[in-house]
Amino acid sequence: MSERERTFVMVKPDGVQRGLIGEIVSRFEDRGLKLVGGKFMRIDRDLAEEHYGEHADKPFFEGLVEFITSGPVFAMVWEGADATRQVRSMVGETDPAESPAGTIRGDLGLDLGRNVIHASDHEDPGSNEREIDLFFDDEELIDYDRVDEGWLYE
Ligand code: DGI
Repeated sequence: MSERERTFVMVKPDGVQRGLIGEIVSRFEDRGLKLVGGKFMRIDRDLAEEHYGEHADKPFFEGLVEFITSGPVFAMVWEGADATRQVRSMVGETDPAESPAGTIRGDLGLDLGRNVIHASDHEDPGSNEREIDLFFDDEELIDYDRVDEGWLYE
């Protein structure tokens, strides 16, 4: 069985404003992933620039920072087997227009610059832990067993 790990997910300002927090949380809960941290918060410019630092030289960077700081976000940490890869497969492609139906971006979005959700990149090893550390203190993450864990894993 794949190793259990934690991954970082965030409902972006468009998802919050469109009332999609519950829908998105439900998808991960239904899949069997375990919520171990959650924070409704506003991202300031410093945090936005650090979080999206890899895109600092891209033409869309300024718009991206303005968008992600424009309203509250819901930051989360989810835990489960191969969580980063599994969450990304549920999120879809970066561009909602290229995302298959059944994925979060494919079902809930239409535009690249308003793609509803962020999730750590499974192709960038360690990005999950870096992002969790950026948004959460250790004591904000809760260790517990879900009552259905014995039915989720062999
Ligand atoms: O990990 P992802 O969110 O799927 O994608 P990413 O890390 O490559 O890019 C971060 C965000 O930046 C992405 O969710 C939307 C935005 N973005 C990426 N490429 C473009 C873009 N925005 C615009 N306007 N144009 C782009 O080409």
